[in-house]
Amino acid sequence: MILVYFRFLRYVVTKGLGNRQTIEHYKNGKRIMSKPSKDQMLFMYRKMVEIRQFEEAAGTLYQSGQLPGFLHLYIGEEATAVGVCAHLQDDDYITSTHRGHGHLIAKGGKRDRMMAELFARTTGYCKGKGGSMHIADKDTGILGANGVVGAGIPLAAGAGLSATLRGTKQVAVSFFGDGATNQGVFHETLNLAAVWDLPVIFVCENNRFGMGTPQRDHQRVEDIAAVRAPAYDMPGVTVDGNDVLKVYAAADEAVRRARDGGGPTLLNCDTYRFRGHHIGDPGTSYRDREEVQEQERQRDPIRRLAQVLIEEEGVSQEELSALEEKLSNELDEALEFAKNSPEPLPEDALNDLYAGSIQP
Ligand SMILES: Cc1ncc(C[n+]2csc(CCOP(=O)(O)OP(=O)(O)O)c2C)c(N)n1
Ligand SMILES: [Mg+2]
Repeated sequence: MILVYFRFLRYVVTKGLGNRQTIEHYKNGKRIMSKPSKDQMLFMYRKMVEIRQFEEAAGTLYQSGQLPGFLHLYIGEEATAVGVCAHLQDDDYITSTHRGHGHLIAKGGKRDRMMAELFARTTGYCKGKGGSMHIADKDTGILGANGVVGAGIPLAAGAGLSATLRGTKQVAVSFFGDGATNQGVFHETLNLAAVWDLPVIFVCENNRFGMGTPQRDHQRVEDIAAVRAPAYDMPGVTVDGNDVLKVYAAADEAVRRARDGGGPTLLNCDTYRFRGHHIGDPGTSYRDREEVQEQERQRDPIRRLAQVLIEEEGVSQEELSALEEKLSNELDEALEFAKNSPEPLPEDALNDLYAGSIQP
């Protein structure tokens, strides 16, 4: 009886909403969506600035030859990670991508330990053996950045299944790009997540390119949520991924639904990367320089939130500048911490490769 009731409730919660939701954010120029408090907005501002500063510093360090490995910058896409992770608790899970620094900072990753990981030092999250694309930290629910496109998607479903079986209220979020939605594993995972009503939010960061290939040349679909969510009978929402308040509102509904047993959502965030695909790519051979400049001028997520804070919340530019300076000083300390940390020893090379250490 209880099971029937539960299933009925779940049906009402999920189907009652319809497959595709549209969220009205403005009416007659006025904001009508669920709005975070001023403190929450300042928190999100802080997080986006933390990410931007980290990325700019990492880019400079890499280009001056101080960082080993590869680097994919998230500059321009900060609002997606921050708007979604603002709803997550410490024990919720995320899975990330090759472009993962923003997700990790938004979920609570510390910049000093991340920077140490980029410098390949023992104080890094993976003791210096992972680097940019493999940072993981189970204490903050970060199930890993990932160099394999789409590979984080099924991990999130696994985390969601685990939470369901353990009867917790945890949710799992998977971040991935538009290119990753062409992978078979994306479709398999969405199918199972829908069938099993898993507490997972699939967040597509549609930055309009997979490496140098524009979205229109790698898939026929334009609105990924509108087309692909109904295929798996789950709610799908597309938002301006460079407006953190819109991402916040859409993620609010999706996370609540997942936590309340209403199953998964596909959230498609329309965003844009301001830099090249990776640090060695100027990013202007497959798109016009003017297009990039226009995006930076019109859609910088940090500047857009600053405008709302100043115009609607009575925050002064001086307060925002003071916050940025404080965060910049913290980043300097993180850099010092990383540079002064020891490198891994050769005899530790085979430790920590598996869940338990192996000895040769
Ligand atoms: C399975 C797999 N195929 C190909 C690659 C090479 N690769 C790295 S990033 C990338 C593009 C991914 O595009 P998208 O998912 O849109 O993410 P974005 O880089 O735009 O954030 C590709 C093809 C890879 N790492 N893994
Ligand atoms: Mg992409």
